[in-house]
Amino acid sequence: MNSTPILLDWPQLDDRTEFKEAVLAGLSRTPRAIPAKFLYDAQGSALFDAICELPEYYLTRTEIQILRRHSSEIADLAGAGCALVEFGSGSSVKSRLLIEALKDLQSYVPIDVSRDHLDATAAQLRRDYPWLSVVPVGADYMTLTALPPRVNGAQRRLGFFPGSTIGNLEPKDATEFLRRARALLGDGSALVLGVDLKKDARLLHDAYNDGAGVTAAFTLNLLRRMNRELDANFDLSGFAHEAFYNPAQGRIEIYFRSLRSQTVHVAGQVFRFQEGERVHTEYSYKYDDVGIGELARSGGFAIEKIWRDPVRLFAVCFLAAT
Ligand code: AVJ
Repeated sequence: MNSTPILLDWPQLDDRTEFKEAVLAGLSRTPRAIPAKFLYDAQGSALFDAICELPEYYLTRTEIQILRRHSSEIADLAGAGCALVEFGSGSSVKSRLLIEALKDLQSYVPIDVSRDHLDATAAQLRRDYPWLSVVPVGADYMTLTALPPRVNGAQRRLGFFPGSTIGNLEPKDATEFLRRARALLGDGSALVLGVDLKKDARLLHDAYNDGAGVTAAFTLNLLRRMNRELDANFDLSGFAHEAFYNPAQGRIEIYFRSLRSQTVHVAGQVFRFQEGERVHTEYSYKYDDVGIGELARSGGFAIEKIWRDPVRLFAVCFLAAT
C-alpha cells in the first residue's frame, strides 16, 4: 500500500505562528505557562528519545515490557480485523509490538502533528510490513473529528495511546480526550492506554531529575527553541529546570525558573522575570486504580483488563467503549 499522508484538520496557522502566539500569550498570563506540546520540535523529540533510555526514567521500558508480555492477550481481546489508530505516534517501537501481535490487522493509522516524523515512520513501516496498509493522518488528535473512510470499514477500531501521555493532560482534558477518542473510534471500539501509577515520591522525583541532566536539557530546549524561532534572547545560564512531585494533586510539575531578575526579548516583546519566578511547561499526572476507573467511565469507556508492572508501577489498560 502506498497511500500518501492524508491531511485532515490541518491547522490554519503555520507552526511558527502558532508557537509564537502560544508563547506570547503564555508569558503574558499569571502564572506563566507554555503548553507542553511545544517541547517537541526536532531537538526536543530527540531529547525525549534520550530520556526514554535513562536509568531513572522507568516508564518507557516498563511499558514495552508489559506490551511484550501481554501482546497475544491484547490481540485476543481486540479480535481479528481491527484498524489500529495511534494517538501521537512517536518512535513506533510500541506500535510494532501490537502490529505484530494483532490478527488480520486491516490498517495502521498513526495520527501526529509532525508531518516529517509521520512520513518517515510510514515509509519505514511499509518497508518492514509490506502487507500492512499504513494510513497516516497529519492532525492534532485533540481536534481531529473524522478518520479516513477506509478505516471505518474495519471490524473494529482499536485506539492506542501509550507512554502515559494522558498524564500530560489535566483531568478535565484527559476526560475530553477520551470522549473525543470514543467518538472518533466509534461504537464497539476499544482503547489500549498506558498509564503511569502513583508510587514512592523519590522514584518519581528521580525520573524527572536525572543525574545526566537530559530532562533539564529537554525543558531548557524550549528556551533554545524560542531563541531559534522567535528571535528571543534567553540566556540559558540564567534559567534552570525544576521538577517535583505534588502529592496533593498526584502529579509531577515541571517549570523553568529564572535564577536572577532579568529581561528577555521574545518576538519583539519585552518580558521581565523576577528572581525565582517560574514558567510552567508540563504536568505528568500519576493515577491509581480508582482514578483510572473514574477516568475511563468519564470518557465513555469501561475497563476490560489492566496489566501492571508491580515493581515499577506502570499500567497498560484495555478499555472498551460503552
Ligand atoms: C511523554 C508526557 C509521558 O510525563 O513522563 C518526561 C514527558 N517530560 N520527562 C512524562 C516527560 C519530562 C512524559 N510524557
